[in-house]
Amino acid sequence: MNTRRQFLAGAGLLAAASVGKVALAALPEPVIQTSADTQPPPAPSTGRPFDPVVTLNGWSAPWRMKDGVKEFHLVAEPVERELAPGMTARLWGYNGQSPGPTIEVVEGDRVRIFVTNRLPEHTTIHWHGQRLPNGMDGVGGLTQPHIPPGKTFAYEFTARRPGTFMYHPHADEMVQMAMGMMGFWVTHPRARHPLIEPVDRDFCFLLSAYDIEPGSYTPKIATMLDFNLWTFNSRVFPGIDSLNVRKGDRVRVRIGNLTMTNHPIHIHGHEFEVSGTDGGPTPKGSRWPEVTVDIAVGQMRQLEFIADEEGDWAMHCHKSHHVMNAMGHDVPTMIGVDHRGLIEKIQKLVPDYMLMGERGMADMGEMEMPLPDNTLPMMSGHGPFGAMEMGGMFTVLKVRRDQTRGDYADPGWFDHPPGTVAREWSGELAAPARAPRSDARLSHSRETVELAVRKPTMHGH
Ligand SMILES: [Cu+2]
Repeated sequence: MNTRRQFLAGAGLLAAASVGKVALAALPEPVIQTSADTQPPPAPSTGRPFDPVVTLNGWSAPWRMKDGVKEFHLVAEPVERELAPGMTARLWGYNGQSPGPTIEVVEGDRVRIFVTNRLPEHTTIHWHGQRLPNGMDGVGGLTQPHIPPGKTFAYEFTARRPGTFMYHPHADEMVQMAMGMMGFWVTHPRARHPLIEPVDRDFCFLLSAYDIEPGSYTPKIATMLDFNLWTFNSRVFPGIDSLNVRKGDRVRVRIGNLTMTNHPIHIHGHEFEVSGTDGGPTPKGSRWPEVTVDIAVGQMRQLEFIADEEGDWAMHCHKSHHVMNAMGHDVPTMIGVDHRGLIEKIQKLVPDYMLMGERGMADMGEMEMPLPDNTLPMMSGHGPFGAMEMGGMFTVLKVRRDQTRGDYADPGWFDHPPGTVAREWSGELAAPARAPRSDARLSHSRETVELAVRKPTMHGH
């Protein structure tokens, strides 16, 4: 739901605006987003027409036309972002959410973006991948003075080439990006472009990561690698909306990576091509079929495919630690360890000791473990067949024959045709063939083995 909040400023703010050349009759009213749900794509009401994108668990910024210039207003501010039902993070973002709204313009548009700083420290915005005058590039100290708290700056340039871009601060970056300051920018082609196909569904989202201790709300900003919340657009599974499409749709998914590590994004059931990068549309001769694409830090990859297989297809980062929420990877490996008698002994020393992982970790997906407030289970989500044992960067591509054109609503779980679901075998079963075992591999000595047991801690990730 969009709520228009009158921006408290008026004359004082205008006087503080720092780019004198810009016509500052009045600032466009910033639109503040209060919901983390995917907003249906807005039809452009003014300016050149385009086919809008759908920002997963996000929205697109409204604009106004002023003397032929498309004007946007971004407000950098502290926000509360629901990462999934049950957990809210105190982040920094734009216009009420992290990430900020997607900015959509058309190739050749003259664009003016007002940026108001409501953070406790200075900021800037860098327009990643854009061709623009050097002084509009947003690198604090290098190409412009920083935007002090309480001030509004204006950026103005012509969107020269069509493509998919990102925006983020280039000021105290470690803190401001760890806190969630980022957004998407799409420049649509002005006319039919030889390398940009019209598509039926056009999704976009950013990859971001946070380190939030179980029970707390604010990311630890000094973390470099050991994040515990891996997100699509600052949401984790099961809080990430599904990508709902009609069977036969040509689907485009634009994914930008603003985390500190690479993410191999994998789509089940279909092959896609990389039709563009943040450098622009890729030449046709450079496209080949893939089912996983690695998206490096600071890269955007644009995937395209025909959704011609009905079903609920997983779409996720292929790093298994990135499809878990907090607590996933400081747990000791206990698989195959015989704990009989041990638990009672440990519990004499550590009364609340709990055994985890003797048979693997799947039990964690079913168990309702006591969790600190504002903390998500490590593995969660329930599907039509039980616990999904996922978290983090995981969602579902839902392909349906009867999804109407332009309808982005969740159609529910797939109704599998009879006889097409893997099931328990009840017929004859031949003994499985096994490779012959060599004696050498069996000759382990049977010496005493020392076993160190550690109480799993809530403070790990
Ligand atoms: Cu990943």
